Amino acid sequence: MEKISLKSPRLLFLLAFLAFCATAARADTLDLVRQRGVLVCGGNPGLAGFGLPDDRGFWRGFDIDYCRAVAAAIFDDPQKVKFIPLSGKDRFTALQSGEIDLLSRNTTWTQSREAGQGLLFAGINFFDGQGFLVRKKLGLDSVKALSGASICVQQGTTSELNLADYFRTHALKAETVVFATADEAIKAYDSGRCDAFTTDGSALYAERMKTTAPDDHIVLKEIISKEPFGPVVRQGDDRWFNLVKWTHFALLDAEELGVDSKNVMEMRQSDDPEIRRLLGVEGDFGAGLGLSADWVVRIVKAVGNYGEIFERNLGLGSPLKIPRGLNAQWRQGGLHYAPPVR
Ligand SMILES: N[C@@H](CCC(=O)N[C@@H](CS)C(=O)NCC(=O)O)C(=O)O
Repeated sequence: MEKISLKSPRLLFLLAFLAFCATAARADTLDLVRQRGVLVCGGNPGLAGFGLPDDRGFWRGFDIDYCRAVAAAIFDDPQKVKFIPLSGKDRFTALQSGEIDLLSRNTTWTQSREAGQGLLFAGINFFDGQGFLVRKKLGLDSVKALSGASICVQQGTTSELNLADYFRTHALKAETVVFATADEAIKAYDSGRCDAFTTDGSALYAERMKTTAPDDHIVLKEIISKEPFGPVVRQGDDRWFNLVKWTHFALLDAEELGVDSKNVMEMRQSDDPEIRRLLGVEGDFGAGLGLSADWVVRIVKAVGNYGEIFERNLGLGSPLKIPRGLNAQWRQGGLHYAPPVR
C-alpha cells in the first residue's frame, strides 16, 4: 500500500477539502446570501404556472414568486434572485451541494426526500394529487380502464413511483414509458406513443396546453396519490429554515387577515393587534429570523399575499384556471392553516 507522508500534497489537499466541507456544513445561509447580494433559487424551467422563464428570460410562476418573496424579505427587492433551471432528477443534488440556497420547484414532500437526503421541507404551499391525461375519444372514465395501456411518465418523480404502486396493488398491467423531461414525455404522448400521460394534477393542466389539440384530451377525475409541494432547504441551518418557513406562513397569514399588495401600507395603521404584529408595527418578530421588523411588509408589497400569488399564476384568472379547492384557507374549507406571528 502506498504510504502518505504528513507533508504529502495529497494529504494537505484532503485536509483542506475536509476543512472546506466542515465550513460549508456550518455555513450561515442568510449571511452568505447577503454577502453575495443575490438569492440562488432552483426552479422548474418548463412548467407554466409554477416555474417558466418568459420570452425575455424573466422567470414567472407560483414557485418563482416564493423565491421572490424570500428575496424581498432579505433585500427589499424581489428581483435579487438568480434562478437555476433544474430537472426532477437533478434538483436534490443541486441543493445538497450548495449550488442553490433554496429549492422551489413543484416538489412533493416525502419522508425519504427529507430524512434520507439531509433536507427539510419548509411547509406545504400547494396540495396536489397525481392524475392522468387521456384522449377524449377513448371514452375512458377511470384509471382502472387503463389496464394494458402504455403510460408516459417523467423520471425521478413521485409520479413514476406512484404509478408502479397503483398498478401493482390493483393488479393492473401497464407499459410504463419513462422520459427525462416533461417536454419529452408530453410530446411522446401527443404523438401517440402512449395512451395516457400521468403526473401531478396541477401539471396536467399545464402540459395539456402543450398538446397539438388541447381540447381532444381530458384529465380523469381520479387522483391516485397525495402530492404536498413545498420549498426545500438543507438540514443544518435552523435560522434559514425558519426564514423560509415563516415567509410561507406570513404569506398565508396576510391573506387570512386581509392584508394584500394594494393595502399593505395603509394596513400599518390598523388597530387589529394581529395585523400590527404581522406588519412589525408592534413587537419585533423579524429579529429571530435575522430580518428587520417590517419583513412582512416587504414581502407582501413585492409579491402580494398567498391568495394573490395563487390567483396570478394558477387561479381562475390565469391560463391554468385551477380552483382553490384544498388550497383554500381553513376558514374557507381548505387545508391552509398558518401558525400566527406573535
Ligand atoms: N411533484 C412530483 C413531480 C415533479 C415534476 O418534476 N413534475 C413534472 C410534471 S410534468 C415537471 O415539473 N416537469 C417539468 C420539466 O421537467 O420540465 C415530484 O416532486 O416528484
